[in-house]
Amino acid sequence: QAKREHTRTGMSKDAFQRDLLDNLFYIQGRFREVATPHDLYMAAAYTTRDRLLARWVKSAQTFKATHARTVCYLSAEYLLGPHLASNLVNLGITETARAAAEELGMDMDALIEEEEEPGLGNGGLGRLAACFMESLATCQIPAIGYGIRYEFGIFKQAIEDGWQVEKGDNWLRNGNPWEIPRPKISFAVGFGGHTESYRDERSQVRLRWQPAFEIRGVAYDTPILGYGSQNVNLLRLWKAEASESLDLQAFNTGDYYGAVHAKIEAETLSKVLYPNDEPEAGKELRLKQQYFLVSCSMQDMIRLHLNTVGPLEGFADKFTVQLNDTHPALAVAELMRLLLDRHAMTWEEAWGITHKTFCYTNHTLLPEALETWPVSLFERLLPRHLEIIYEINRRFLDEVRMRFLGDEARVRRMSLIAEGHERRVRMAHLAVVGSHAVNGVAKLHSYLVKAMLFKDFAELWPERFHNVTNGVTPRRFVVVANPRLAKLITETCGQDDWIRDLEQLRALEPHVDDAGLQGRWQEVKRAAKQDLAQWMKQATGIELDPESMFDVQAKRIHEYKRQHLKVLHIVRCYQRIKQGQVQGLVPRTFIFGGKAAPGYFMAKLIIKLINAVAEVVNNDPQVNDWIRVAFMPDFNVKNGQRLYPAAELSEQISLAGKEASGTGNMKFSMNGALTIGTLDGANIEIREAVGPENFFLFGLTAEEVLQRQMTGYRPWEYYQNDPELKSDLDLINSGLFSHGDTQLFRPLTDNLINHDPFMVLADYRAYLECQEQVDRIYRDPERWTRMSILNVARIGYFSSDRAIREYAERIWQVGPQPVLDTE
Ligand code: DL6
Repeated sequence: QAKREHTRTGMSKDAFQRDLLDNLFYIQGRFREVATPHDLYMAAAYTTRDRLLARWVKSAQTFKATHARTVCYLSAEYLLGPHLASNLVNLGITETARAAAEELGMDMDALIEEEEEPGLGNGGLGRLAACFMESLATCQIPAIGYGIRYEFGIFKQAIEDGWQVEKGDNWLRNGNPWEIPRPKISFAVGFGGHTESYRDERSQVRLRWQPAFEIRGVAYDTPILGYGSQNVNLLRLWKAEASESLDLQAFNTGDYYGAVHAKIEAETLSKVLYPNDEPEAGKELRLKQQYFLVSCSMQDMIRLHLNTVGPLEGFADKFTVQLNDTHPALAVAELMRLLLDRHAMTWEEAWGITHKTFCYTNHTLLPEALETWPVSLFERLLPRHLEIIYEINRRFLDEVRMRFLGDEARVRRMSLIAEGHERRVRMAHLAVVGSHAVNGVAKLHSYLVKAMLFKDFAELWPERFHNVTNGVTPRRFVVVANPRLAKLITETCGQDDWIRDLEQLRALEPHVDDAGLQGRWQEVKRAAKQDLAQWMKQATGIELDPESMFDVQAKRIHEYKRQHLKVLHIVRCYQRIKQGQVQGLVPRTFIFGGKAAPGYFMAKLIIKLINAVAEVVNNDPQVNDWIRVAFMPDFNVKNGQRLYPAAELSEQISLAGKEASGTGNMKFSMNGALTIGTLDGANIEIREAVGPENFFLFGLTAEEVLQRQMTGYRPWEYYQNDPELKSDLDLINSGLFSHGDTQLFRPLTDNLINHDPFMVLADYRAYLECQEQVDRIYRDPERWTRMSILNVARIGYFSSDRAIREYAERIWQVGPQPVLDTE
């Protein structure tokens, strides 16, 4: 019998069971007999959240008492994934909750399936933020994640007639049991208007901003629990609402509809997450979102500081703020504004604090993803910030001129303002100048950031540049996603400490040749493949053969990631099978997953091509004993968790120098897939860690890519000189995959033959040869399994816990602050 004092916090099965029924009745307002699966999920979620909240309060008390330095992670995106299963794992009560539910006739897995995923991010950058939040709590580092509570997250992807169709993601429709609204924590955010000078009480001339209108940001908090610790951190997301003054004004003049309209307009600000890779037109709302995020967050930090520490001189000792790419870079100007205009500091005082506060992570070298905003837009929306940016720039360029006398070309390159036919603010330059630490996300990427993207800056401030290679959380991506593998690892290692300290996976290594382990390893993989096959059949109607090799490429669809190179490989296999050249071929199932930005025509055409090839391949009995192709619709965190455990081959085939890091590469490898990849992003480090003999390498190096670009790359020569390549591209153009339409895929094939910006044709032959080597090794299951075990045993470095510890030591100068279990 659970004791009363254990209500809402008790960790026993009985306590969980009793609270689940309580929550079903008192929060969800249902009794057992009429409860839907969704009601049951909600009750389970509240019951789990209850167990987080006591820890959260204790964490807040501890951090307040110890004056702990706090990391504030500023990110426009958090791709969180479902909470229930991962919170149960981190609380250590998965089995308890499962047993409690079972006794009530409920299936915990079915409840977990009910959860709608908060898709508040586009891809890698947003998912990294979510892994980092979980690892910060696990490493017991006090942290607040600040973001936007988008009402619509990343679109849901359906596939209709082979094409991607976007559907709205109304993820809050059925309520969100994980968040706690904080209506009292709310801030006014201004836009437009003008700046003016005035005399303060000491007769000093000062500047201030009189915005034309204001909206309010209201905090919604989600507790983030660390694994096996009492530490709970806070994810604080801002929702936009009409400001009260605005409502009142309209009512006073009798304009009821005007007031309602103003409310609706204000709320559009946090309505929808912007897809990346979109053309820039009409993105004013995006800049407003960015300012909204940083203004609410910086005001909140100042409020916290004044409440807990006092005067703001020590602000940078209390908070260290990480800018997740340039989306929140405006925070530099906003903190300056708040310190100068509201807190009456001098420029030198304010800049000293600002510069000590911020750090910036770059996540991409692609020029189209480097944000700039028209000066005219700033003048209209954020006039005071533009003045501050000009002043930062003036002082900064003076420093450049002093250091590099007479080098005006350098001054122009480094300026925060790009001068062209339209003057633009360079957000990346603002982030670098305003931060004391700048990092890339894998060794190669960080090198290229220093050597190319920010070369001038690295010459000026070499000590400012760092590398922190990305990582992912093994709790979600192994323990939750792949419980069979987690169990096998724990049994083999004799303990489960690896979940907290992933380097301990090395304990698998001495067992690598153990036939018993190999057999069980293969069974675990086979079971995951069967699960995926079952899901896929239900979701798409496509039958996968679990006896074949599961060869997976899952990530955003982008030309630089080269899903079309994979398609060329499939077309080659198809032709070989049709011509009876099957010797050495291994039966394979090619699985793709990923979303294309709604406005990215070429990416959408690649999805259509994949599905077009799938239709022909899967319906040709001569071929489909050998190969099948499936496109998993709506690849997101939840669906990813189905893919990683089932994959045997992980495709990481971007053009060298283009993928900043990649994190999918780590998730696949952690689940025992072998990687076929280029020397790009974190692939390089993964290959070093798992051993070159356990990695399938092909393709040009980043240096060779640059050389080719300089000496002139001529893709048509590959087309003309390689008969198989020619025949694969010609087959696509023949209409075979497009019901006779010979034009459908022309934009893609013509682009490859004539321009090929991502050198697909240059890497085609090496890729095919490498795939032959994959086939050869796959035919030797013992060897393959050995390589798979070694991949897992040596992947410990790629835990996000390690990445967070590196940030903590090298960039943030913060340490753990354990919250004690005082119960
Ligand atoms: O750092 C996380 C992730 C990297 O692993 C990927 O390589 C990189 O493409 C991705 N970048 C983005 C968008 N970048 N911006 N801006 O998601 O970041």
